[in-house]
Amino acid sequence: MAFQERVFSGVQPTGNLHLGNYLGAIKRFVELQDRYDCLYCVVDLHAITVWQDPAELPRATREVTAAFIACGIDPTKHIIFNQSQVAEHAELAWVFNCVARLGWLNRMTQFKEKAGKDRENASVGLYAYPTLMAADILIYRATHVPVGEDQKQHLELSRDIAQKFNNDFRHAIREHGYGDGFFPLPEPLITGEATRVMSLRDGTRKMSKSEPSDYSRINLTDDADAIAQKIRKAKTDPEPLPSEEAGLKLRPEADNLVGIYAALADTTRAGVLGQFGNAQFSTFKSALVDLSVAKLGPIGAEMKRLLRDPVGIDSILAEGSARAQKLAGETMKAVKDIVGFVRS
Ligand code: AQP
Repeated sequence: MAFQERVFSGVQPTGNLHLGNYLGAIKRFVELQDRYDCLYCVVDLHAITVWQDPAELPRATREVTAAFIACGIDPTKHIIFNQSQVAEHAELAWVFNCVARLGWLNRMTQFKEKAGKDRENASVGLYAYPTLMAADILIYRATHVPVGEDQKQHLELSRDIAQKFNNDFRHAIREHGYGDGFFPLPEPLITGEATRVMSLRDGTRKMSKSEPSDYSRINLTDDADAIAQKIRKAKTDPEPLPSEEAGLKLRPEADNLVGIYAALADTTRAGVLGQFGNAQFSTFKSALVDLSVAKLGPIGAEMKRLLRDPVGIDSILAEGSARAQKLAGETMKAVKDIVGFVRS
């Protein structure tokens, strides 16, 4: 069955939005809006899988919304909303909890990393996170999902859930006129030079919101001085930059900084090395500071401007949620028919 092409993706309001979120996800969201109908979601239900201070969560939700808009997503053409305002996400997630297998969830590396050694004490929500993520995507029958590299495994699970649902309910799906499959198998879009931006302090660890050292990441709201300081202090090695990409292979910090430059400048690692091959890090870092400030400065300033009007942001979320809910409601009705729930 051919599905209407549609993009869905989400960002958690867990504070410290960083350059990895921007280059791996939000920048790609912006690029896709000319080609697809898009839904971009502030996934607050996901955020509470680990403790969030209720006094802080609204601010973090508005910050992600402001980042979407400041980066260039148009909320009049596409849908920007927060997950908890569309109850169908959680409703479909329950159905998917009954479709997904324990063995599938047991393989999820993000749960293992986040739960750590104290697994018995992790929330049930953290464990079931991937079935909710599958519901987020499939409640809109989305066909394409732009994400960073770290979400690849969850996307594969979403495809497995869609496939198993289509297979388990194939007779009912056909009976209700949906042909050979009700859900599309969503495709991950993991492209570009910065699908996994690494910490500025350790090129082997992902740049992350929860890393205690603020020097490990560039936050989208950092001012020019903070950006410059963080890049100047970023870990490097003693060698000059190589002139060929192969020379980055065993140099994670160099590879990371070159990847960041390439993604910000919309070029490739090879292109960056064509310009900076054999240069010392001091020269390259100065150029990276200038580029980062030029690209991120206006985004941070616009975010701050938008955040001065929380009522305006909330009304964008309310309007987007109402539009999303219409689509989600249609899917949920069909799912209820397919599964065999009586509805009035
Ligand atoms: N370092 C990264 N490089 C590239 N893409 C990244 N993404 C996250 N980190 C990087 C992508 O950003 C989108 C939103 O991700 P999220 O909301 O799940 O955020 P997170 O930063 O991974 O957040 P956590 O789980 O709150 O924080 P940590 O990692 O600190 O525990 C996704 O598309 C993601 O791939």
